[in-house]
Amino acid sequence: MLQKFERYPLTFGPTPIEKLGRLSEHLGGAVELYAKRDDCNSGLAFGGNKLRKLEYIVPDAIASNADTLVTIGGVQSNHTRQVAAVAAKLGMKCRLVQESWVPFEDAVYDRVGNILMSRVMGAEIELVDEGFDIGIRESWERAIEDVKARGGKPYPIPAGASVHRLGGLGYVGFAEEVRAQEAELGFAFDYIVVCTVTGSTHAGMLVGFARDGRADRVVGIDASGTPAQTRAQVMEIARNTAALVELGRDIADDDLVLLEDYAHPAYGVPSAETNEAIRLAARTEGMMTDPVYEGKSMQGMIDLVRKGYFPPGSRVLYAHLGGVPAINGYSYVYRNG
Ligand code: 5PA
Repeated sequence: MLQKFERYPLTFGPTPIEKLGRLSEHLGGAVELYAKRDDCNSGLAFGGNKLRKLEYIVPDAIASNADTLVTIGGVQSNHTRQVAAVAAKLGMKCRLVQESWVPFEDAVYDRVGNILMSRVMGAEIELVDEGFDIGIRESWERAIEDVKARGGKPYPIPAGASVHRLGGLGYVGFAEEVRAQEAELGFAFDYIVVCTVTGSTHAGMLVGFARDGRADRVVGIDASGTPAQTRAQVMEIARNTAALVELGRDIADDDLVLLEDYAHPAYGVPSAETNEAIRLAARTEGMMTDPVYEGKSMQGMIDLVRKGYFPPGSRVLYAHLGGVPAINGYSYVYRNG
């Protein structure tokens, strides 16, 4: 599906799929849980899902003769950290707008984890006191204009590399990669669990798994807390991406499964259930997840297993999309483990 698109390699290659045997047993053993480790996909500053997307965006950035990548996220954004790493690797400059998307409590929230690494990698960071919004932001548009005013040539990348013409392609590739791995494993997954916020990860999977009729087996766990906007953005990206790859069929509204029960109390704020899920995955599998994204999709998957959402015998693939560096901004929450 992706042969006609140029790809600039930023990752190690196909990511491993591993069985979460102890977690599956702990939850009763009726459902087999697996994880696809996109959190370990690259040597670029701890990797993560944005690098898969950026592999299809970077050729366009290079062709545009840009000298500065400009993007946006929250203070502990994983996306901005990955863009900073890519800029360093390409020899470009990086301009980051980091907004106050999370009402944070840790004294060092704006010093550690992702933002620390972005600073060390040489990104120019502007902290902007605006609240959470996955849409196009004025602060980002101002930063793009500012780079131009200073004589630079910006390449704009929207939040999460999502609402970009090529933003959905990376996770179409994820689906193709899973299919190839399933051929080797000798079975196919019944469900894929994914954390959804700005939408192109889920949208790419919808298109990629639509090819073998599994679009509605992608279970999106909303972590935005603004699910109507996220739902609309996923559908828009999925439809555009389906046209781009010439899928040959439409993505229907009921292909999109987005569960809204796990984002509480707010974007970037873990609930007691999120923390229980983070600890359980850590203590049964040694697999770390973060309080903003993957901890919430882990919470969702665990709850769905407990509720019997997945029929006995199901094989469920948890897409681990990265994000662990942000946990450093939550040191108070985990001071006792
Ligand atoms: C992010 C996003 P989408 O934004 O493609 O829906 O992906 C959600 C997601 N898991 C899931 C991790 C670890 C993520 O980092 N992060 C954003 C960021 O700024 O880091 C785009 C919001």
